[in-house]
Amino acid sequence: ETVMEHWLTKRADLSPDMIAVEIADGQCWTFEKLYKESVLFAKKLANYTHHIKHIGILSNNSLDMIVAFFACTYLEKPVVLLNTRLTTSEIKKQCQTADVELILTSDNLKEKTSSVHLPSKTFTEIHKRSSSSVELTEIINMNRLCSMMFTSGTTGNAKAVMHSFDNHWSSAVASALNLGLLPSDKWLACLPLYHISGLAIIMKSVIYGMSVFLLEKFDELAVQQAIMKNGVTIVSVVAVTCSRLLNKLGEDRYPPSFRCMLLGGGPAPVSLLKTARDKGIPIIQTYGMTETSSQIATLNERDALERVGSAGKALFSAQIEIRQDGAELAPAEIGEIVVNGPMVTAGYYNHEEANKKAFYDGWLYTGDLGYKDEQGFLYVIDRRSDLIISGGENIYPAEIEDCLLSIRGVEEAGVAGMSDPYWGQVPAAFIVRNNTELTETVILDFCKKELASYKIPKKIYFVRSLPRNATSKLQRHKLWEWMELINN
Ligand code: S0N
Ligand code: AMP
Ligand code: MG
Ligand code: MG
Ligand code: MG
Repeated sequence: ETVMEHWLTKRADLSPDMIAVEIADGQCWTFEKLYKESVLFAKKLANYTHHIKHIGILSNNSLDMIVAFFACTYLEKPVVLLNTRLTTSEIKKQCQTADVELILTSDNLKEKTSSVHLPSKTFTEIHKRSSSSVELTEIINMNRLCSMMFTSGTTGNAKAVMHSFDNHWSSAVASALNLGLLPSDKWLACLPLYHISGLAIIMKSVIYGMSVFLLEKFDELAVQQAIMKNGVTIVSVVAVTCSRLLNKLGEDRYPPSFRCMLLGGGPAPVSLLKTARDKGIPIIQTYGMTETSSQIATLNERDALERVGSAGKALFSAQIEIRQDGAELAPAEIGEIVVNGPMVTAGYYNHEEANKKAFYDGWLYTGDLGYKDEQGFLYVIDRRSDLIISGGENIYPAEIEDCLLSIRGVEEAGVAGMSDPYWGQVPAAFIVRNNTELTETVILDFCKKELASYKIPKKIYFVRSLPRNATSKLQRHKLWEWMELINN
């Protein structure tokens, strides 16, 4: 097994005075500072982590969150990154699934965290402790589990994607071999670190020796200022945040030092790509997912203009094939996108059934549909079965249906994605009720308690029955047809 000196230790040794992280209030931390803070935090945290299996982190982007993350790596404790938009009951379920036995959180999320009823500590509480005499690891075993993040399953049960150190390393290296790396590079992180779109930037920072500009959350004004005044050269965006940035920019232009927006996480509307082109903003389209530790295909800048809408080619060290019934298809034929490479997860934590379905012969069957053109450029045409992507957040219909079905008076429920000019897609629900007193308000109030607000159906249709096939399986495509009829 490959072993390396711990990345942050190594980086602090190689580039001690270089800025690792800069935040909006002007604070700048060097790699030496980040290393020292992480090691100190690890020694304090060790007072609580004896016999603890996995550590959850529930936080919006912050220096504390990055320190806590690296502290866990020094204690060789895998970190489970939790989405702050989730409700307490959703977080509780994820913690059970991923064997989280301690949650670290920010002060402002203390209340939410404590209702999960697991041992928890705020970053501040840890800072106040004295150091224990624990020995921190000096190395990284590349096959070791580093982190986990959730992605929903088609059955409605969330699955934890495992990221080894090797996955993170391979992803960072493959990305640099595609985008190149300039000494002046400063990557802006405004997507959440609890998604791989955000965390991957922190990994790159330490592995490359590259500065990160960190925002607590997305804010178009703050991003624009960071690009205009703070020398940001790259920013990762999803379609909604990209379009908000272009609106904000108006007739202004970014400085020439700005290199590109890396756009991923869902389909990219061609109109958006064209608007960006008109404003002289290079958009690098990428295809990737939590399971591939971020980018796995990316469109080179030089190919971008001729291939609007393509997600490019598989990165160096990765492979992408279009298959149907196990066989590779010819160019232009549409089939399932299957991927392979050292950045691809070894699987879902403790989920044999899902792993059997998704992995075969070392390849991950993504469930996404697409094709390659004659030159091998990938076009993604449809997302994995039933998945709704709203503003870069994934929603699985089954999870919403489970929630709706638990409401008294709901006989049947079917959920499908409805296109939305702002979010891309939002969930809509079709409900068969056996009690006409069951109103939309009652249903929505119930959902608010159980579901993160981006998952709450934006439209509810009461119907007499749901479209089902002979084996009584819900025919979701019929729901889409119904919506078209209703909305036109
Ligand atoms: C779009 C974002 C920024 C919106 O958040 P914002 O504006 O801060 O909203 P809030 O003020 O928090 O809330 C206001 C109301 O809006 C609701 N809401 C918030 N988000 C959504 C949403 N997504 N859909 C629907 N509603 C939403 C709130 O609930 C609130 O409503 P009320 O008032 O009713 O409570 C934010 O959603 C965001 O950051 N989205 C992006 C998340 C993300 O990073 N997704 C990518 C996940 N995928 C991956 O990581 C794999 C791909 C990948 O790695 C990648 C992706 C992109 C770029 C690069 C890469 C790469 O490969 O490196
Ligand atoms: P996540 O599970 O949050 O990592 O989301 C990954 C999913 O987003 C993929 O499986 C695709 O369905 C979708 N996706 C990512 N990149 C693209 C792209 N360039 N075009 C279309 N869909 C994409
Ligand atoms: Mg906001
Ligand atoms: Mg692998
Ligand atoms: Mg997601």
